[in-house]
Amino acid sequence: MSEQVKKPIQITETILRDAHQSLIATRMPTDFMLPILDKMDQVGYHSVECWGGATFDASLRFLKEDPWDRLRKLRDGFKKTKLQMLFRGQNILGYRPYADDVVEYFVQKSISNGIDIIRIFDCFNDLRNLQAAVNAVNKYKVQEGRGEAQVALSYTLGDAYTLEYWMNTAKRIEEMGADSICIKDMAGLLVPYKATELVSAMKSATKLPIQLHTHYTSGVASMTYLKAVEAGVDVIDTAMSPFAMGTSQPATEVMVETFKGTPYDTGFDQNLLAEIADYFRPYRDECLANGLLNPKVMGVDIKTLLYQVPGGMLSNMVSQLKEQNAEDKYYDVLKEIPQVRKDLGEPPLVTPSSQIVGTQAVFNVLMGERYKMATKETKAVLRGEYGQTVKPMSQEVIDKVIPGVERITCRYADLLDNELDKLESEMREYKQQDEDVLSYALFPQVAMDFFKYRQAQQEKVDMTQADTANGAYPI
Ligand SMILES: [Mn+2]
Repeated sequence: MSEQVKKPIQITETILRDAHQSLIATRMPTDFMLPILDKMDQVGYHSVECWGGATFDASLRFLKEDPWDRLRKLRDGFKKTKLQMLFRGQNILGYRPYADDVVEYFVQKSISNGIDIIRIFDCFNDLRNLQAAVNAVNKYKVQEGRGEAQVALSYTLGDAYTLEYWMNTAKRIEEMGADSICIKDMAGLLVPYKATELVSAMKSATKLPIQLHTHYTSGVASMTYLKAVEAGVDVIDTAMSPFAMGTSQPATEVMVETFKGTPYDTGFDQNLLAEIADYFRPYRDECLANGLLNPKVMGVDIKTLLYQVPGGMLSNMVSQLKEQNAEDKYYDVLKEIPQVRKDLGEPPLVTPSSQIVGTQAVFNVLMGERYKMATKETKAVLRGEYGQTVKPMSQEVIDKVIPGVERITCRYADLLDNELDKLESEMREYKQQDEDVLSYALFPQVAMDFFKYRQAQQEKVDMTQADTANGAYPI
């Protein structure tokens, strides 16, 4: 790049979403966030990521906070910075595919309550599972004067995932009406020189801005960002240093300093960033002291690169094996994972496909025979309910697991009836705002417990009398 061509790298700050999700189980409460928003708003971030499935769930379940209320407070605090959220395609922020009316209503309410950028992904990169959400963003951005549809590709490795694949997918994302593309590297698999190739190829395939999201898990993330930026990536995701690195993102201040005085200079004020870091640091110390932040997740986990599976998937697997007193089968299961992944069409390993593949691999090893027992989710994948994979699924496995069952080749949500009315009828007596039906749709039991808690609080119930374990609040 010549001296005079300036291209400041843009930054999405993740400390209010992915950073605390990755390091402290998404437990940062809203009241702790609010006092620092004004300073964060002055930094000049491209956006602040602050909302998603885990933040929503943990708010209701553990913090007893209304996630919609958090969003409105953040919107209030950030006068000029865009707010960003993560959205699981047709699964919204939940774990099952929803009918289109719920997807559309959720997008509408997210935007009207303050979200600017919705990052939408699918665990199979089946773009049909993203179309309803993208269409909804495009519809409401006109109505609300706010909203941007970012489609995220779940990054993974494998025969099928050639540069041509990523380039073609980027073109199709542009055609489907997205505003930008994210390369979502949830496991930290993208190594620096591969980032050069990938970003260059994708930039040549699309005019859309490209954002890179990765995790420090495997230890290469900041180098990957450096090469990606040199190759022309437009935005990178970073976290303020007290909640950076380990299973989180590279540190914001470090990346800012790295590009200082180059054509990619962010122009951010390091003194301001230092003040923000000072605010979060005592909280980090508190989390270390109370065990919420485990020093183990702060290191480099090279297994991620060796076995190409996300860290969270490995720890799930270990606990499943422990329950069965079969920890000695660890390496057998590790070897089985690539086989199961291949049988299921070689999907990326990200929620929920990571859990599905991992659990099936454990079953195969423990039963001593492949697919002697298949989980409900494996059956659903083979039937086509999760969508289409890049490679065909194994016909032999299909015949063994779901013999004679008709497979789905259409978009699964086309088979679902609208369900908002039914959902509303189930929770109507607790409804205090339109958004409550969406909380209930995503996490029925957890939301119901929260609604009861909220009502008890409003009616000034003596909380010492409440049976919080069972979600019962005497009214
Ligand atoms: Mn992430």
